[in-house]
Amino acid sequence: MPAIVVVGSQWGDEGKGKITDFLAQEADVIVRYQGGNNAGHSIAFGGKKFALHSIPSGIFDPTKLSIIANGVVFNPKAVIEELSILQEAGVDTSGLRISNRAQVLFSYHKTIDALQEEARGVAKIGTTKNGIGPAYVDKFMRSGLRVADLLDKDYLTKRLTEIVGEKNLILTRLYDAEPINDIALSALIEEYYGYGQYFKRYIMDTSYQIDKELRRGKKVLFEGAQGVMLDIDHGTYPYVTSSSPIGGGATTGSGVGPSMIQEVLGVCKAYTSRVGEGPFPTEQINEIGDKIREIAHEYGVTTGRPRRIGWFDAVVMRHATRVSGLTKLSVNCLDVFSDFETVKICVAYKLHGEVIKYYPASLQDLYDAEPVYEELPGWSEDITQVDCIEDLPENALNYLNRLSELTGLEIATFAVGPDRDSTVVLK
Ligand code: 2SA
Ligand code: MG
Repeated sequence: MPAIVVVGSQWGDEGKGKITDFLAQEADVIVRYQGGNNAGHSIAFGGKKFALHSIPSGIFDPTKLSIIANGVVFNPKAVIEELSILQEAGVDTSGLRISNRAQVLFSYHKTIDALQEEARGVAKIGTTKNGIGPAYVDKFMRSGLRVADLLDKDYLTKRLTEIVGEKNLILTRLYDAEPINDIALSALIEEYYGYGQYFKRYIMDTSYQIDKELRRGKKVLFEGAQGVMLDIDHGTYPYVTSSSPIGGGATTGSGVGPSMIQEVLGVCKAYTSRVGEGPFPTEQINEIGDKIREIAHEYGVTTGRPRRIGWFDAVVMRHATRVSGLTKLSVNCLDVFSDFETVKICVAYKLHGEVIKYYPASLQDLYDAEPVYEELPGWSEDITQVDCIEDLPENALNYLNRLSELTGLEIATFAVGPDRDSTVVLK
Protein backbone atom coordinates (compact mmCIF):
# COMPACT_ATOMS: atom_id res chain seq x y z
CA MET A 1 0.00 0.00 0.00
CA PRO A 2 2.58 2.82 -0.46
CA ALA A 3 -0.19 5.39 -1.04
CA ILE A 4 -3.84 4.51 -0.85
CA VAL A 5 -6.91 6.72 -0.90
CA VAL A 6 -10.07 5.63 0.89
CA VAL A 7 -13.22 7.28 -0.44
CA GLY A 8 -16.89 7.04 0.32
CA SER A 9 -18.65 5.92 -2.87
CA GLN A 10 -22.18 6.90 -1.97
CA TRP A 11 -23.45 9.93 0.02
CA GLY A 12 -21.13 9.63 3.04
CA ASP A 13 -21.50 7.47 6.14
CA GLU A 14 -20.48 4.32 4.31
CA GLY A 15 -18.37 3.29 7.28
CA LYS A 16 -15.10 4.72 5.99
CA GLY A 17 -14.05 5.30 9.58
CA LYS A 18 -13.91 1.60 10.28
CA ILE A 19 -11.82 0.83 7.19
CA THR A 20 -9.49 3.79 7.69
CA ASP A 21 -9.05 2.88 11.33
CA PHE A 22 -8.22 -0.63 10.18
CA LEU A 23 -5.79 0.47 7.43
CA ALA A 24 -4.30 3.21 9.62
CA GLN A 25 -2.74 0.51 11.75
CA GLU A 26 -0.45 -0.34 8.83
CA ALA A 27 0.11 3.23 7.62
CA ASP A 28 2.82 5.63 8.75
CA VAL A 29 1.05 8.79 7.68
CA ILE A 30 -2.70 9.43 7.65
CA VAL A 31 -3.98 12.44 5.75
CA ARG A 32 -7.31 14.29 5.68
CA TYR A 33 -7.50 16.14 2.34
CA GLN A 34 -10.92 17.81 2.11
CA GLY A 35 -13.96 18.91 4.09
CA GLY A 36 -13.76 19.96 7.69
CA ASN A 37 -15.58 19.17 10.89
CA ASN A 38 -18.68 18.23 8.87
CA ALA A 39 -17.19 14.74 8.84
CA GLY A 40 -17.55 12.46 11.77
CA HIS A 41 -16.74 8.95 12.65
CA SER A 42 -16.56 7.14 15.89
CA ILE A 43 -13.67 4.93 16.86
CA ALA A 44 -13.62 2.63 19.83
CA PHE A 45 -10.21 2.71 21.45
CA GLY A 46 -8.93 1.44 24.80
CA GLY A 47 -12.44 0.67 25.99
CA LYS A 48 -13.62 4.20 25.16
CA LYS A 49 -15.47 5.59 22.17
CA PHE A 50 -14.25 8.76 20.45
CA ALA A 51 -15.86 10.85 17.74
CA LEU A 52 -13.34 12.30 15.32
CA HIS A 53 -14.38 15.19 13.08
CA SER A 54 -11.29 16.94 11.70
CA ILE A 55 -8.46 14.90 13.14
CA PRO A 56 -7.24 11.88 11.12
CA SER A 57 -7.70 8.45 12.64
CA GLY A 58 -3.96 7.89 13.05
CA ILE A 59 -4.02 10.15 16.11
CA PHE A 60 -4.18 7.29 18.61
CA ASP A 61 -0.64 6.28 17.68
CA PRO A 62 1.93 9.06 18.30
CA THR A 63 4.51 7.32 16.10
CA LYS A 64 2.34 8.09 13.08
CA LEU A 65 1.84 11.47 11.45
CA SER A 66 -1.80 12.60 11.37
CA ILE A 67 -2.02 15.33 8.79
CA ILE A 68 -4.71 17.95 8.21
CA ALA A 69 -3.72 18.92 4.67
CA ASN A 70 -4.22 22.07 2.59
CA GLY A 71 -7.58 21.01 1.10
CA VAL A 72 -9.29 20.97 4.49
CA VAL A 73 -11.14 23.96 5.95
CA PHE A 74 -9.56 24.15 9.38
CA ASN A 75 -11.74 25.22 12.29
CA PRO A 76 -9.17 25.80 15.07
CA LYS A 77 -11.77 26.10 17.81
CA ALA A 78 -13.37 22.77 16.90
CA VAL A 79 -9.98 21.06 16.60
CA ILE A 80 -8.94 22.28 20.05
CA GLU A 81 -12.14 20.79 21.48
CA GLU A 82 -11.44 17.51 19.71
CA LEU A 83 -7.84 17.48 20.90
CA SER A 84 -8.83 18.22 24.51
CA ILE A 85 -11.15 15.23 24.65
CA LEU A 86 -8.38 12.99 23.33
CA GLN A 87 -5.74 14.46 25.66
CA GLU A 88 -8.00 14.17 28.70
CA ALA A 89 -8.34 10.48 27.87
CA GLY A 90 -4.57 10.19 27.88
CA VAL A 91 -3.98 10.09 24.12
CA ASP A 92 -0.59 11.47 23.07
CA THR A 93 -1.57 13.78 20.19
CA SER A 94 1.94 14.90 19.26
CA GLY A 95 1.69 13.21 15.83
CA LEU A 96 -0.68 15.92 14.56
CA ARG A 97 0.47 18.14 11.68
CA ILE A 98 -1.47 20.98 10.07
CA SER A 99 -0.83 22.43 6.63
CA ASN A 100 0.22 26.06 6.57
CA ARG A 101 -1.86 26.32 3.39
CA ALA A 102 -5.16 25.04 4.84
CA GLN A 103 -7.97 27.59 4.83
CA VAL A 104 -9.11 28.83 8.23
CA LEU A 105 -12.78 28.44 9.04
CA PHE A 106 -13.88 31.46 11.12
CA SER A 107 -16.92 31.77 13.40
CA TYR A 108 -18.61 34.09 10.87
CA HIS A 109 -18.60 31.24 8.31
CA LYS A 110 -20.77 29.25 10.69
CA THR A 111 -23.11 32.20 11.24
CA ILE A 112 -23.47 32.75 7.48
CA ASP A 113 -24.08 29.02 6.82
CA ALA A 114 -27.03 29.05 9.26
CA LEU A 115 -28.45 32.31 7.88
CA GLN A 116 -28.11 31.10 4.30
CA GLU A 117 -29.89 27.84 5.03
CA GLU A 118 -32.70 29.66 6.79
CA ALA A 119 -33.09 32.11 3.92
CA ARG A 120 -33.30 29.26 1.41
CA GLY A 121 -36.42 27.88 3.10
CA VAL A 122 -37.69 24.74 1.37
CA ALA A 123 -34.81 24.97 -1.11
CA LYS A 124 -32.27 24.45 1.68
CA ILE A 125 -29.31 22.12 1.11
CA GLY A 126 -29.57 20.56 4.56
CA THR A 127 -25.98 21.43 5.49
CA THR A 128 -24.35 20.46 8.76
CA LYS A 129 -24.25 24.23 9.58
CA ASN A 130 -20.56 24.09 10.34
CA GLY A 131 -19.70 26.91 7.93
CA ILE A 132 -18.09 24.58 5.40
CA GLY A 133 -19.67 26.14 2.27
CA PRO A 134 -18.98 29.77 3.25
CA ALA A 135 -15.36 28.92 4.12
CA TYR A 136 -14.78 27.32 0.69
CA VAL A 137 -16.54 30.27 -0.98
CA ASP A 138 -14.02 32.60 0.64
CA LYS A 139 -11.16 30.35 -0.46
CA PHE A 140 -12.24 30.54 -4.09
CA MET A 141 -13.20 34.22 -3.87
CA ARG A 142 -9.70 34.74 -2.53
CA SER A 143 -11.19 36.36 0.58
CA GLY A 144 -9.92 33.68 2.89
CA LEU A 145 -7.06 33.41 5.32
CA ARG A 146 -4.75 30.44 5.57
CA VAL A 147 -3.24 28.78 8.61
CA ALA A 148 0.12 30.48 7.95
CA ASP A 149 -1.63 33.85 8.19
CA LEU A 150 -2.64 33.17 11.79
CA LEU A 151 1.03 33.47 12.74
CA ASP A 152 1.47 36.98 11.34
CA LYS A 153 -0.42 39.36 13.59
CA ASP A 154 -0.09 42.46 11.41
CA TYR A 155 -1.29 40.70 8.28
CA LEU A 156 -4.06 38.93 10.20
CA THR A 157 -5.26 42.25 11.64
CA LYS A 158 -5.21 44.02 8.30
CA ARG A 159 -6.94 41.26 6.32
CA LEU A 160 -9.47 40.35 8.96
CA THR A 161 -10.48 44.01 9.28
CA GLU A 162 -11.06 44.18 5.50
CA ILE A 163 -12.85 40.83 5.37
CA VAL A 164 -15.12 41.62 8.33
CA GLY A 165 -16.09 44.85 6.52
CA GLU A 166 -17.26 42.68 3.57
CA LYS A 167 -18.99 40.18 5.87
CA ASN A 168 -20.88 42.98 7.61
CA LEU A 169 -22.41 44.00 4.28
CA ILE A 170 -23.61 40.42 3.80
CA LEU A 171 -24.84 40.11 7.38
CA THR A 172 -26.76 43.36 7.46
CA ARG A 173 -27.96 43.84 3.88
CA LEU A 174 -28.65 40.27 2.89
CA TYR A 175 -29.81 38.77 6.16
CA ASP A 176 -30.77 41.72 8.33
CA ALA A 177 -28.47 40.31 11.01
CA GLU A 178 -26.20 42.04 13.54
CA PRO A 179 -22.85 43.20 12.14
CA ILE A 180 -19.53 42.33 13.77
CA ASN A 181 -18.68 45.55 15.66
CA ASP A 182 -15.19 46.88 16.44
CA ILE A 183 -15.03 45.25 19.86
CA ALA A 184 -16.02 41.89 18.39
CA LEU A 185 -13.50 42.36 15.57
CA SER A 186 -10.65 42.99 18.03
CA ALA A 187 -11.73 39.94 20.01
CA LEU A 188 -11.81 37.89 16.79
CA ILE A 189 -8.27 38.95 15.88
CA GLU A 190 -7.00 38.08 19.37
CA GLU A 191 -8.87 34.78 19.38
CA TYR A 192 -7.52 33.58 16.02
CA TYR A 193 -4.02 34.88 16.66
CA GLY A 194 -4.20 32.85 19.89
CA TYR A 195 -5.15 29.76 17.91
CA GLY A 196 -2.13 30.31 15.66
CA GLN A 197 0.11 30.39 18.73
CA TYR A 198 -1.58 27.30 20.15
CA PHE A 199 -1.09 25.31 16.94
CA LYS A 200 2.32 26.74 16.01
CA ARG A 201 4.26 23.57 16.76
CA TYR A 202 1.95 21.50 14.54
CA ILE A 203 1.98 23.83 11.52
CA MET A 204 4.18 22.99 8.53
CA ASP A 205 4.38 22.45 4.77
CA THR A 206 2.57 19.10 4.80
CA SER A 207 2.91 18.53 1.03
CA TYR A 208 6.68 18.56 1.46
CA GLN A 209 6.45 16.23 4.44
CA ILE A 210 4.17 13.68 2.70
CA ASP A 211 6.43 13.66 -0.34
CA LYS A 212 9.46 13.08 1.88
CA GLU A 213 7.74 10.20 3.68
CA LEU A 214 6.70 8.56 0.39
CA ARG A 215 10.22 8.80 -0.97
CA ARG A 216 11.49 7.16 2.22
CA GLY A 217 9.18 4.22 1.50
CA LYS A 218 6.62 5.10 4.17
CA LYS A 219 2.97 4.16 3.78
CA VAL A 220 0.49 6.96 3.36
CA LEU A 221 -3.25 6.67 3.80
CA PHE A 222 -5.47 9.43 2.45
CA GLU A 223 -8.70 9.49 4.38
CA GLY A 224 -11.65 10.87 2.40
CA ALA A 225 -14.65 12.36 4.16
CA GLN A 226 -18.25 12.52 2.92
CA GLY A 227 -18.70 10.68 -0.39
CA VAL A 228 -18.48 10.81 -4.18
CA MET A 229 -22.14 11.77 -4.57
CA LEU A 230 -21.52 14.81 -2.34
CA ASP A 231 -18.61 15.94 -4.53
CA ILE A 232 -18.87 19.55 -5.71
CA ASP A 233 -18.28 18.52 -9.37
CA HIS A 234 -19.45 14.93 -9.61
CA GLY A 235 -22.19 14.75 -7.01
CA THR A 236 -25.88 15.69 -7.05
CA TYR A 237 -25.23 19.43 -7.41
CA PRO A 238 -26.34 21.68 -5.75
CA TYR A 239 -27.15 19.15 -3.01
CA VAL A 240 -23.50 18.46 -2.31
CA THR A 241 -20.75 19.59 0.01
CA SER A 242 -18.29 22.27 -1.12
CA SER A 243 -15.18 20.11 -1.50
CA SER A 244 -13.86 17.21 -3.61
CA PRO A 245 -14.30 13.90 -1.77
CA ILE A 246 -13.42 11.93 -4.93
CA GLY A 247 -10.09 10.13 -5.20
CA GLY A 248 -8.55 12.97 -7.20
CA GLY A 249 -9.29 15.33 -4.32
CA ALA A 250 -6.43 13.68 -2.46
CA THR A 251 -3.91 15.13 -4.91
CA THR A 252 -5.06 18.77 -4.98
CA GLY A 253 -6.07 18.54 -1.33
CA SER A 254 -2.66 17.46 -0.13
CA GLY A 255 -0.16 18.56 -2.75
CA VAL A 256 0.81 15.07 -3.90
CA GLY A 257 0.92 14.16 -7.59
CA PRO A 258 -1.46 11.51 -9.00
CA SER A 259 1.49 9.34 -10.02
CA MET A 260 2.26 8.77 -6.34
CA ILE A 261 -1.06 7.03 -5.65
CA GLN A 262 -1.41 3.29 -6.27
CA GLU A 263 -4.80 2.41 -4.95
CA VAL A 264 -8.23 4.00 -4.49
CA LEU A 265 -10.47 1.96 -2.24
CA GLY A 266 -14.19 2.70 -2.52
CA VAL A 267 -16.30 2.11 0.56
CA CYS A 268 -20.01 1.44 0.29
CA LYS A 269 -22.81 -0.10 2.27
CA ALA A 270 -24.89 -3.06 1.11
CA TYR A 271 -27.70 -0.48 0.74
CA THR A 272 -27.63 3.31 0.39
CA SER A 273 -28.16 6.17 2.84
CA ARG A 274 -28.18 9.93 2.56
CA VAL A 275 -28.64 12.87 4.94
CA GLY A 276 -29.73 16.30 3.86
CA GLU A 277 -31.83 17.21 0.85
CA GLY A 278 -31.49 16.26 -2.81
CA PRO A 279 -32.32 13.47 -5.25
CA PHE A 280 -32.03 9.84 -4.17
CA PRO A 281 -33.50 7.52 -6.84
CA THR A 282 -33.60 4.30 -4.82
CA GLU A 283 -34.95 5.89 -1.61
CA GLN A 284 -37.44 3.77 0.34
CA ILE A 285 -39.84 5.99 2.28
CA ASN A 286 -41.71 2.99 3.62
CA GLU A 287 -41.40 0.11 6.04
CA ILE A 288 -38.33 -1.25 4.22
CA GLY A 289 -36.48 2.04 4.75
CA ASP A 290 -37.64 2.18 8.37
CA LYS A 291 -36.59 -1.41 9.00
CA ILE A 292 -33.08 -0.84 7.64
CA ARG A 293 -32.72 2.46 9.56
CA GLU A 294 -33.61 0.79 12.86
CA ILE A 295 -31.50 -2.35 12.36
CA ALA A 296 -28.47 -0.34 11.26
CA HIS A 297 -28.99 2.69 13.58
CA GLU A 298 -28.84 5.07 10.66
CA TYR A 299 -28.61 8.39 12.48
CA GLY A 300 -25.88 10.98 11.76
CA VAL A 301 -22.77 11.11 13.96
CA THR A 302 -22.34 14.86 13.49
CA THR A 303 -25.93 16.10 13.60
CA GLY A 304 -27.94 13.12 14.90
CA ARG A 305 -30.33 13.39 11.94
CA PRO A 306 -32.18 10.23 10.82
CA ARG A 307 -30.68 9.16 7.51
CA ARG A 308 -32.72 8.56 4.37
CA ILE A 309 -32.46 4.93 3.24
CA GLY A 310 -32.61 3.17 -0.13
CA TRP A 311 -31.55 0.04 -2.01
CA PHE A 312 -28.04 -0.39 -3.38
CA ASP A 313 -27.69 1.68 -6.54
CA ALA A 314 -25.27 0.21 -9.07
CA VAL A 315 -25.72 3.24 -11.35
CA VAL A 316 -24.36 5.46 -8.57
CA MET A 317 -21.60 2.98 -7.87
CA ARG A 318 -20.45 2.78 -11.49
CA HIS A 319 -20.41 6.58 -11.58
CA ALA A 320 -18.36 6.61 -8.36
CA THR A 321 -15.99 3.98 -9.75
CA ARG A 322 -15.30 6.05 -12.86
CA VAL A 323 -14.97 9.54 -11.37
CA SER A 324 -12.85 8.33 -8.48
CA GLY A 325 -10.85 5.71 -10.36
CA LEU A 326 -11.73 3.09 -7.75
CA THR A 327 -9.54 0.02 -7.81
CA LYS A 328 -11.26 -2.09 -5.13
CA LEU A 329 -14.42 -2.16 -3.08
CA SER A 330 -15.22 -2.47 0.63
CA VAL A 331 -18.80 -3.44 1.37
CA ASN A 332 -20.12 -2.64 4.84
CA CYS A 333 -23.29 -3.60 6.71
CA LEU A 334 -23.92 -6.89 4.92
CA ASP A 335 -25.37 -8.23 8.18
CA VAL A 336 -28.24 -5.73 8.00
CA PHE A 337 -29.96 -7.90 5.37
CA SER A 338 -30.20 -11.03 7.53
CA ASP A 339 -33.94 -11.60 7.78
CA PHE A 340 -34.89 -10.07 4.42
CA GLU A 341 -36.89 -12.34 2.13
CA THR A 342 -35.60 -10.57 -0.96
CA VAL A 343 -33.13 -7.76 -1.58
CA LYS A 344 -33.11 -5.37 -4.50
CA ILE A 345 -30.32 -3.81 -6.50
CA CYS A 346 -30.89 -0.92 -8.89
CA VAL A 347 -29.10 -1.75 -12.15
CA ALA A 348 -30.35 1.08 -14.41
CA TYR A 349 -32.87 3.93 -14.52
CA LYS A 350 -35.89 4.41 -16.69
CA LEU A 351 -36.01 7.99 -17.85
CA HIS A 352 -38.71 9.31 -20.20
CA GLY A 353 -39.39 5.80 -21.51
CA GLU A 354 -35.73 4.96 -22.07
CA VAL A 355 -33.48 2.70 -20.02
CA ILE A 356 -30.24 4.49 -19.10
CA LYS A 357 -27.19 3.17 -17.31
CA TYR A 358 -25.45 6.47 -16.51
CA TYR A 359 -26.08 8.95 -13.73
CA PRO A 360 -27.78 12.03 -15.21
CA ALA A 361 -26.46 15.53 -14.48
CA SER A 362 -29.79 17.30 -14.44
CA LEU A 363 -31.61 17.44 -11.13
CA GLN A 364 -34.99 17.12 -12.80
CA ASP A 365 -33.84 13.97 -14.66
CA LEU A 366 -32.71 12.55 -11.35
CA TYR A 367 -36.08 13.24 -9.76
CA ASP A 368 -37.83 11.70 -12.80
CA ALA A 369 -35.56 8.66 -13.04
CA GLU A 370 -37.23 5.41 -11.98
CA PRO A 371 -34.93 2.67 -10.75
CA VAL A 372 -34.88 -0.61 -12.64
CA TYR A 373 -34.42 -3.30 -10.01
CA GLU A 374 -33.02 -6.76 -9.97
CA GLU A 375 -34.40 -8.85 -7.10
CA LEU A 376 -32.23 -11.41 -5.33
CA PRO A 377 -33.23 -13.89 -2.65
CA GLY A 378 -32.34 -12.76 0.86
CA TRP A 379 -31.06 -14.88 3.73
CA SER A 380 -32.25 -15.58 7.24
CA GLU A 381 -28.98 -16.70 8.83
CA ASP A 382 -27.30 -14.41 11.36
CA ILE A 383 -23.93 -13.63 9.73
CA THR A 384 -22.44 -11.39 12.43
CA GLN A 385 -19.95 -14.09 13.46
CA VAL A 386 -18.75 -14.87 9.93
CA ASP A 387 -14.99 -14.40 9.63
CA CYS A 388 -14.22 -15.76 6.18
CA ILE A 389 -16.04 -15.51 2.89
CA GLU A 390 -16.56 -19.28 2.68
CA ASP A 391 -18.81 -19.11 5.74
CA LEU A 392 -21.31 -16.75 4.16
CA PRO A 393 -24.69 -18.29 3.36
CA GLU A 394 -25.08 -18.86 -0.36
CA ASN A 395 -27.52 -15.99 -0.92
CA ALA A 396 -25.32 -13.48 0.93
CA LEU A 397 -22.35 -14.58 -1.14
CA ASN A 398 -24.38 -14.25 -4.33
CA TYR A 399 -25.40 -10.77 -3.31
CA LEU A 400 -21.81 -9.73 -2.64
CA ASN A 401 -20.62 -11.24 -5.92
CA ARG A 402 -23.35 -9.43 -7.81
CA LEU A 403 -22.18 -6.09 -6.36
CA SER A 404 -18.69 -6.91 -7.53
CA GLU A 405 -19.94 -7.85 -11.01
CA LEU A 406 -22.09 -4.75 -11.41
CA THR A 407 -19.33 -2.37 -10.33
CA GLY A 408 -16.51 -4.25 -12.05
CA LEU A 409 -14.55 -4.08 -8.79
CA GLU A 410 -12.87 -6.76 -6.80
CA ILE A 411 -14.13 -6.94 -3.21
CA ALA A 412 -11.34 -6.05 -0.77
CA THR A 413 -13.32 -6.41 2.45
CA PHE A 414 -16.84 -6.91 3.67
CA ALA A 415 -18.21 -6.21 7.13
CA VAL A 416 -20.77 -8.12 9.13
CA GLY A 417 -21.04 -5.74 12.09
CA PRO A 418 -19.87 -2.39 13.43
CA ASP A 419 -16.75 -3.52 15.35
CA ARG A 420 -13.15 -3.45 14.21
CA ASP A 421 -13.03 -7.25 14.07
CA SER A 422 -16.25 -7.58 12.07
CA THR A 423 -14.39 -6.70 8.89
CA VAL A 424 -13.45 -9.68 6.76
CA VAL A 425 -10.43 -9.10 4.55
CA LEU A 426 -10.24 -11.08 1.31
CA LYS A 427 -6.87 -12.32 0.32
P1 2SA B 1 -22.07 20.77 4.38
O1 2SA B 1 -22.27 20.96 5.87
O2 2SA B 1 -22.03 22.06 3.64
O3 2SA B 1 -20.93 19.87 4.05
O4 2SA B 1 -23.42 20.02 3.89
C1 2SA B 1 -23.69 19.84 2.51
C2 2SA B 1 -24.31 18.50 2.23
O5 2SA B 1 -23.37 17.49 2.53
C3 2SA B 1 -23.92 16.57 3.46
N1 2SA B 1 -22.89 16.09 4.38
C4 2SA B 1 -22.85 14.84 4.84
N2 2SA B 1 -23.62 13.78 4.56
C5 2SA B 1 -23.29 12.63 5.20
N3 2SA B 1 -22.26 12.49 6.09
C6 2SA B 1 -21.51 13.57 6.38
N4 2SA B 1 -20.55 13.48 7.28
C7 2SA B 1 -20.37 12.23 7.92
C8 2SA B 1 -20.97 12.16 9.30
C9 2SA B 1 -18.94 11.93 7.94
C10 2SA B 1 -18.48 11.09 6.82
O6 2SA B 1 -20.96 11.05 9.86
O7 2SA B 1 -21.51 13.14 9.77
O8 2SA B 1 -19.13 10.11 6.45
O9 2SA B 1 -17.40 11.39 6.38
C11 2SA B 1 -21.75 14.79 5.73
N5 2SA B 1 -21.15 16.00 5.75
C12 2SA B 1 -21.87 16.79 4.91
C13 2SA B 1 -24.98 17.37 4.20
O10 2SA B 1 -25.95 16.53 4.80
C14 2SA B 1 -25.55 18.19 3.08
O11 2SA B 1 -26.45 17.43 2.33
MG1 MG C 1 -19.95 9.16 9.31
